[in-house]
Amino acid sequence: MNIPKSHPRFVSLSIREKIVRGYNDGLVAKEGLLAHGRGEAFDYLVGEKTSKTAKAAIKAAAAKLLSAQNPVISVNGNVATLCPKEIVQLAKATQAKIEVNLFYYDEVRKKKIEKSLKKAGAKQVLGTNPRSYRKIGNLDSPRRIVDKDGIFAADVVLVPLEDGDRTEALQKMGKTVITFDLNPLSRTAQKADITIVDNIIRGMKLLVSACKKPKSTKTNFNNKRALSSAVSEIKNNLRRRGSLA
Ligand code: PTJ
Repeated sequence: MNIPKSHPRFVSLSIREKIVRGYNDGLVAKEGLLAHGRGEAFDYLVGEKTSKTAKAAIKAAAAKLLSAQNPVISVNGNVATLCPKEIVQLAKATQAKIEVNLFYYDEVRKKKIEKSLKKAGAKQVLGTNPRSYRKIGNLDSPRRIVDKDGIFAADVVLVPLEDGDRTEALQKMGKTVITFDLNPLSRTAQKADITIVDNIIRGMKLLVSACKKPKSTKTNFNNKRALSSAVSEIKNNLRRRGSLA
């Protein structure tokens, strides 16, 4: 649907159309539409803007990615659809590899995602060659299948938009995990080393800019404290909005 620019919910509805197009093009899982709805609801709660806490997390994530030896960006159907250009820009800015990794496992969808990322400018996309597959231990979901030259060998992994058990499994392998998740209470948000509580549509652009600017790679970021601030920001936003109602 063509959303009229004058619609008060234009931005949110346009992002929704993007994810629907991704589903129609075979990039997004049916379940990805539900995950997006959950994200929309949390975005409403955070006020649909990048908070101070998210900006601090973006700064810490940029520092971590820039100082990594072997950073990898893990891409699922929703992420590939929402910000393909930014994934490519981030990979260039941080010398990171890009790997397709799906929860709702589907080789055909993987190939379509690879093709769409290459169309967005990616030179190499890992995760689609069965000869390179390795399994992560302590994990039963299909996310355990990773590329030997990508996530398997990475020291820092960006795993946006997933609420599950992979973060802990990656950390047990000694990796640092960064995530984007609008829900500060999700399992991944709670377990990651750095959680950016922001819509990936906004946050990815800011992360790319932060990685392009030379700066100190030292930050005193604490994820537990940041998540607690993110929850406070939601509470304050609700209090403000509630009192105006
Ligand atoms: O393509 P696949 O098969 O790998 O599947 C991808 C999904 C997203 C369907 C899969 O990873 C999944 O089921 O994820 P969950 O468990 O629903 O978790 C997604 C998390 O991302 C939830 O906590 C949402 O609140 C959050 N989220 C959704 N949209 C956004 C978001 N966070 C930031 N920006 C968004 N746009």
